[in-house]
Amino acid sequence: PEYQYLDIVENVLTKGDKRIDRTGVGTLAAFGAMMRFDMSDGTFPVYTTKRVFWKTAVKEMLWFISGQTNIRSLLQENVRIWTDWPLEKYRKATGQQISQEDFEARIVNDEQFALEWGDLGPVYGKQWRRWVGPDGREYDQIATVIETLRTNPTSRRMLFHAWNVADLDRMALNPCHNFYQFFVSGMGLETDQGEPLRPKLSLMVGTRSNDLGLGNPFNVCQQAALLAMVAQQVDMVPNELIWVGGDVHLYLNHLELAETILKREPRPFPKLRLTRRPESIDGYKIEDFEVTGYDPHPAIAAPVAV
Ligand code: THF
Repeated sequence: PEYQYLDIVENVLTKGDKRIDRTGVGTLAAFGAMMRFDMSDGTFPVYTTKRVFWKTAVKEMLWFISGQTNIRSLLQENVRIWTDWPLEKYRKATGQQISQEDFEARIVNDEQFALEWGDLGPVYGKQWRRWVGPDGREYDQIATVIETLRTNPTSRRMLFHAWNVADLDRMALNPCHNFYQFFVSGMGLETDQGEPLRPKLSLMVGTRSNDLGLGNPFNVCQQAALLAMVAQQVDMVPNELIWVGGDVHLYLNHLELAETILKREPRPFPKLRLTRRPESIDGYKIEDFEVTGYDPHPAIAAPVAV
C-alpha cells in the first residue's frame, strides 16, 4: 500500500513551511522526497485512501506520448484536467466570463477555435517527441530511449526530459515532472532449464514541484503505466518505479483532504496487465490497460490551483 506517500503527506502537513505560492492559494512545502514502488509482481501503484481516476491519468500519459500539446484531444477523451489554463487565458484576453463547459464544447466542436485557444505551448509532448535543436532539427527523445534500451541497455544515458530552457516562457505551465531515467538489470540470465530470462526495467522520475493532493496520485500511476508500456516494447519486465520530488507541497485548500486520507486505512494496490502488445509505443489505447483488484476509499473532490 501507499505508506510512503502517506508519510510524505503527514510530514508536510505537520512540518511543512507555509508560503504564498505562484497561484496565490498558498502551500505547506517541504524539500526532497523519494518513493520506490516494486512493480515486479504486476503491482500497479494506484493509491487507495481516495479513489484515483487512473484512466484519466493514463490517458494524460498517452496524450504526452502522442506528442500533442492541445487540450482538444484530451477533451475528446473526456479528460478535463488541463482546461483551467487555456480557459483562464481566454477569459483574461477576451474579458468573457464563459463557463468551463461552454469553453470545452467550443474547443471540441470548433477546430479553428481549438487551434487558437486550446494549445498549451511547447509542453511535455512537444519536448518528449519534437525537441527542437539550435539548427531546427527535431529530436524524438522517447524513440531514442527505446532504441538504446534495445541496443545498449547498460547505457547511463537512457533518459528524456522536458525542461527546455529556451521554451519555458511559451509554455502554459513549466513542466513539473521533468527527468525520466531508465535502468536495466538482470541481463543475460537464464532459468535452470536454460530459457532466457527477461531483463528488469526500472524508471526514476524527478519532479521539481509536486501537488501532493491532486498531482501526485496521478503522476505515480501514469508513470507506472509508462514503465509497463516501455518494458513491454523492449521485452523486459517492469521492476521499480522510483519517484523523486523537489518542492513537495499541500495546497492550503487541500488540508482537509490530507487529514481525511491519513485517517483512512490503506488497502492493497491493484494489478496491471496490458492486454495487447502494440507495434510501437505510439499504438497504446486506454482499453489495453486491464486493472484488477482496485478497491479504493471514496473520491475526494478538491480544487486545482491554476
Ligand atoms: N497544477 C496544480 N496545482 N496541481 C497539479 O496537480 C497539476 N498538475 C497538472 C498541471 N498543473 C497542476 C494538471 N494535472 C487534477 C488532476 C491532475 C491535474 C489537474 C487536476 C484533478 O482535478 N483531479 C481530480 C479529478 C479528476 C477528474 O477530472 O476526473 C481528482 O480527484 O483526482 C500535475 O501534473
